[in-house]
Amino acid sequence: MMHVLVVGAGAMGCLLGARFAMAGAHVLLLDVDVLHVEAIQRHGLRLIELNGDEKIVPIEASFAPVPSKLGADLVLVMVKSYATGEALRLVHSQSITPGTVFLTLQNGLGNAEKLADLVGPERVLVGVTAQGATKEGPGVVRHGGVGPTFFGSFSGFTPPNLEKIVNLFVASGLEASYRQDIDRLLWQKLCVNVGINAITALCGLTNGQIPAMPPARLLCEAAVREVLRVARAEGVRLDEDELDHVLAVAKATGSNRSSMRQDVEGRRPTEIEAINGAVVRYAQKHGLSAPINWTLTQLVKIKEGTYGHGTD
Ligand code: KPL
Repeated sequence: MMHVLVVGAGAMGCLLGARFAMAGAHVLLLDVDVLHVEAIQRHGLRLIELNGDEKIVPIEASFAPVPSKLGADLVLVMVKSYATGEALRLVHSQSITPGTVFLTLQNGLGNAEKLADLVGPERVLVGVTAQGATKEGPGVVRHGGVGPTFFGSFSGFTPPNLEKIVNLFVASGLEASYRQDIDRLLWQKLCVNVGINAITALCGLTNGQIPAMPPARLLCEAAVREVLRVARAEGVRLDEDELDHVLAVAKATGSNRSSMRQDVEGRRPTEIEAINGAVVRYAQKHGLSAPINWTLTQLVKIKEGTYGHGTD
């Protein structure tokens, strides 16, 4: 039996954890949201399927630290990008074995690097998922959309348990595969988050309003063009089709409030540094500038700075 520790039981962590548990894995969800964890401990996780059917999935959940000697085969890292270090400190060292693999499916760039510093590059997998989910309240998660999950090694090493991990996703009814070109897929996902998240957060738009409103669309395209230039300098091959892809994702997720908009509206820190901020840092690395992403980054930071100050 696979032992899986999900660090960060937000919408996606719960969705994947629930699916793995339903496929027979032993899953432990770890989160800092006391109400959410207590609801799962008391009643199980309520999962609302795509067709509206509801299931109660009995699943272990804990705040922290993780009970020792879990012996995890897989640690799924799903916390917000800025919280990785803090979250992993809550994972008891005895839960980790020499074979434990850490898979990050977080937004933005820099997550695998942070994980590799903490646990060693040879056991890190990095990936992207097109699955969609929303947390509707404590202990309640709605599956919002299906799509493939891709992952690859961070460092060129082939981590242990790779086949078991792919098989777990597939046995859980989740399309997943191991990819050699994971860097390109990460930058493609970055284009989507760069083009949608900050603009929707700053302007209070749904994703679908970006392609529908010409000024929002122009700003989105300008931000994504900067990513394409920086990616080229970094040796990652992306082409102009990415612009159409970003607008297509915005349309397909039209009624969504992006994760960054939800964070800003909930007055929580955002992932701006791992998304638009990362574009600025990679641009600087190559002697380029990325003024649109720099401006979006500063505006979101100003917004974060207003929390609790009664200025909005
Ligand atoms: O990943 C997303 C996010 O909100 O972070 C998108 C694809 C933009 C969907 O809302």
